[in-house]
Amino acid sequence: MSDKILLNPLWDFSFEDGSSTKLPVPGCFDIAEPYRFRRGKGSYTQNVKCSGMVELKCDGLGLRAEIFWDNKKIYSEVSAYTPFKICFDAGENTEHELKIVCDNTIEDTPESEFRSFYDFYGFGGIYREITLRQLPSTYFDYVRILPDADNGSIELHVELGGVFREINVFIDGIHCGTMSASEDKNFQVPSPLLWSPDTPHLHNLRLDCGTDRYECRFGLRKIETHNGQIYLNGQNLKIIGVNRHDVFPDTAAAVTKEQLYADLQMIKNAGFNMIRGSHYPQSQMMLDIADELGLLVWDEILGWENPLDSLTNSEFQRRQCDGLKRMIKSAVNHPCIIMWGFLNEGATNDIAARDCVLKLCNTIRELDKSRLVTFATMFGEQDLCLDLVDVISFNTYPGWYGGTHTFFKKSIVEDKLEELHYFVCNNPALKDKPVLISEIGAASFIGDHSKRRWSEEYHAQLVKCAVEWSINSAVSSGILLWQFCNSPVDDNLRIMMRPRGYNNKGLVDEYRNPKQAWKLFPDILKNKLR
Ligand code: ADA
Repeated sequence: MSDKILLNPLWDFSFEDGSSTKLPVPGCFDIAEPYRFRRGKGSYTQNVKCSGMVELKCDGLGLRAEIFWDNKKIYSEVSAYTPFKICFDAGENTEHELKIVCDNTIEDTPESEFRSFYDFYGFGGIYREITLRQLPSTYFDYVRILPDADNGSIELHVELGGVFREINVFIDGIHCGTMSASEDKNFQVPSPLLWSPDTPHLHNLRLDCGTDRYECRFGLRKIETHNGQIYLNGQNLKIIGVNRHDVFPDTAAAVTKEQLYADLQMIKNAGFNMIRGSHYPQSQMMLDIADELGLLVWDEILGWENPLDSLTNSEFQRRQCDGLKRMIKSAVNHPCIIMWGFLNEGATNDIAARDCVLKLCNTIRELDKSRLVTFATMFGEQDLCLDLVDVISFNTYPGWYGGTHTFFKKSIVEDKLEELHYFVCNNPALKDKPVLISEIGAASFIGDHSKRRWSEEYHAQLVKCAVEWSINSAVSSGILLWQFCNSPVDDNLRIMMRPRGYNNKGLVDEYRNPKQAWKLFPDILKNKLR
């Protein structure tokens, strides 16, 4: 088995103003004084002991980074929150310096994937798990497990690095045969059990090759669409879920296992069956917990209202395709993920966006044909790319944005939802695709009981109306509420609509204190989901 090289969790940190300190990793340098809300370059350094071929793996950092090994640049990362892996020769000496320079300044160029107008705060630092391991002469580079839930089997695809050798396959501890890296091979699961939100059964895969070992959990489940509906393991699925930003007031984007587990338990216990990981790839920790709890996940790459000059920019397209590949390759074996997404509210109302959307769809389908492809649009009937994806997802804010009403009006929400679904059902090119409401919501403050906009009552009425509409509609595949918790935003043009520097549409506030809208659950869902 290959050796993990010990990384000290406390790194030497220096900022571009010349100051220095020690900071923990995972962590965000711009969450605590003296660097709170500062933007610039922060260098994380430590000495490590190793030699020969090594693999450096990181699950996400921000907003961009350059990695140096003994003062030589070995890698540049431009996509925040996106996992990456690099294999390199550490050299013959046994003492080395690893330096990671994280830059949280915002690059406002068309090719940039984190822009100043985004409706969420872009934190800096190494905020997800980072590991370094010594590579043996043969090592596992990529393993994809495609489940066949009908037959209780899996198709294995393995890519090796170094010298090729025979691979021994074990499922749930039982030796099931051998394979080589050049073939995709099917293996029967000895005692197959289905994975579903009600019964999230996980099997174990172990691969041995030379001295390297790969271990992973997987689930047997099938996701597909027919006649405008989504089916999970052959059963009609109605999605009732939440969008969630991976952020806490005290740790920012460096979310701990305890925090994640508490959030996902809350969401599961409230009766929701899905989380949209808005608007960036989810951490392996989050996906592990969702696998265990039986929560479905929509995993998407970083993006937010990217304009046409980005969508038609070849470097932006390359970054997005690369981000998709890295997200999919690192998360492909998680049964919780049923949908891959991209371009949240991008300029898909322009015909010129089709090329970018098509490239992204193709990138996904080349790597993984077993899941659904979608993007969340804010353009409703005016979107010109809806025919390219498997599931049509509308972000819509009836009763919140626009209008001059003070008190909640059911018809505003219901009419909009009817209109969007009617449009798809009556469009020959789209009518066989399921329709999801991927965002809907209102903002509120705990303690405002004025019943007006921004009050807990208004928020709860809107959520109740939208969820009940979806539950009762035969043409709705479901609804994902915006959003689970309040999320911090940067100072930008939107700040006048973001009191306290927060997007306040959380069903719970940033500390997870429940608002009235949260307290509707799980009762509102009881016996109503098909
Ligand atoms: C959009 C966007 C979200 C959030 C939301 C809002 O739909 O996708 O990230 O910004 O609007 O609160 O206005």
